[in-house]
Amino acid sequence: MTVESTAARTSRRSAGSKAGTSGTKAAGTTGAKRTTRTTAKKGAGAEPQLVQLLTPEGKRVKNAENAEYAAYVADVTPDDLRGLYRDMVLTRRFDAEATALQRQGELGLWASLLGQEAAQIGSGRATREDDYVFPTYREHGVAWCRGVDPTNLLGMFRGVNNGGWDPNGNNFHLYTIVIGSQTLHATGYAMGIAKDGADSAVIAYFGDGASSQGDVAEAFTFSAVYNAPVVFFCQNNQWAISEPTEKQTRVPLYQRAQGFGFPGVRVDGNDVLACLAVTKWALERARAGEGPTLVEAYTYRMGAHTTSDDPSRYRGDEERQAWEAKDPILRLRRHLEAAHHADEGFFAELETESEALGRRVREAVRAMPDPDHFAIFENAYADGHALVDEERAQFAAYQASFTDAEGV
Ligand SMILES: Cc1ncc(C[n+]2csc(CCOP(=O)(O)OP(=O)(O)O)c2C)c(N)n1
Ligand SMILES: [Mg+2]
Repeated sequence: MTVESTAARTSRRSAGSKAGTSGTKAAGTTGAKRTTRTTAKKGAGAEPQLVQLLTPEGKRVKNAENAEYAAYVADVTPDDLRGLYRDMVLTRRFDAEATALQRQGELGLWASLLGQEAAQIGSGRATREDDYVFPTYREHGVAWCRGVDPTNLLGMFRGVNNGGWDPNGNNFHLYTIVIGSQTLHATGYAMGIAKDGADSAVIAYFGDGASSQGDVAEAFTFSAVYNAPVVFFCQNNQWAISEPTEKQTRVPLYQRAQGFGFPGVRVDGNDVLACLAVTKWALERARAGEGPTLVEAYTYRMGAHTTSDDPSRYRGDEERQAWEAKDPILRLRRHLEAAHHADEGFFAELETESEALGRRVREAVRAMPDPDHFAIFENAYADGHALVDEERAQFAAYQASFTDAEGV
């Protein structure tokens, strides 16, 4: 069976009878109530139709439905599995350190990826060096896979630079805060490399909330019509700040692709192996000239939207507890232990490495030099601008007023 026919079959299967019981959460609005009679209840019992290769208990799933995807990870060795585990543990440790640094006043803001490690490490490790990645502001795990030093991710959140890394150094674009706009950048880039005749692919990350943006619909249209080599990787973490996914869509998000004319697949976003397999499949389609794919990684944002958010104002603890049972790191650990692929020494060594990473990140952040106060005016326009000149002068006067007050 060719990849193309697999895609077509997946797409048909996804849109089939089981899809009605998946995805959308228990109806919270009148409109949703009318249409979601078959919608599964919210919580641990509501298993959506998705590609899964590793259960929450760490057991390998082998069945006819996922066999085609499983083939993409058939060559994964115990060493590779330990590597994926290490990636997830170190990413979570880095993320926890960044959250602590914000709480201690060292960062202005932090967007935690807690709970989304498998979606990011699985998809990130599926990319090839010459592929190009367009992230949002939460893709710290993907950055890790691309070889961006984690300390470089923190400058923008400390307010000392406008990005912190050279996008072309690792084919990893700067973080994009304008929701959904990077899907258009990715589509344009993909159209460009296709014209160049490159056999690489592009992957754009975005969230469930971003799926409502016009930019994303435009990116879907253009990429489909121009058969662009791009993978749209949607991390459905169930929330867009305080808005649940049912406020974004009446159908499971992966089904949106069908209307644009390309395949969409929902994968267990807490299963690193499934995310690796499905993303490899989608990137291979892109490289083979078969156009875009939408991957919906069904996962959960375990923490706050950012450190400025308080999720207890809009969601209950039970929901989080249900997802804790599906923790991406725990399930791979269970698998490694059951298969005797890792011993106590491995886990202990990783713990030491994690702590060293935490220390390194903390020291690097504290050592970041403050930028020149006037640098921001230099980066607004290439050739200067009268309004910017005026604002620079105003700011200079403001600064000088402090000097006068202190009599220095
Ligand atoms: C165009 C635009 N509108 C609104 C915002 C404010 N905003 C920042 S994050 C966010 C929610 C995004 O949710 P989602 O796409 O699900 O991504 P997640 O934060 O869950 O990873 C919004 C509305 C923005 N940054 N850009
Ligand atoms: Mg979201």
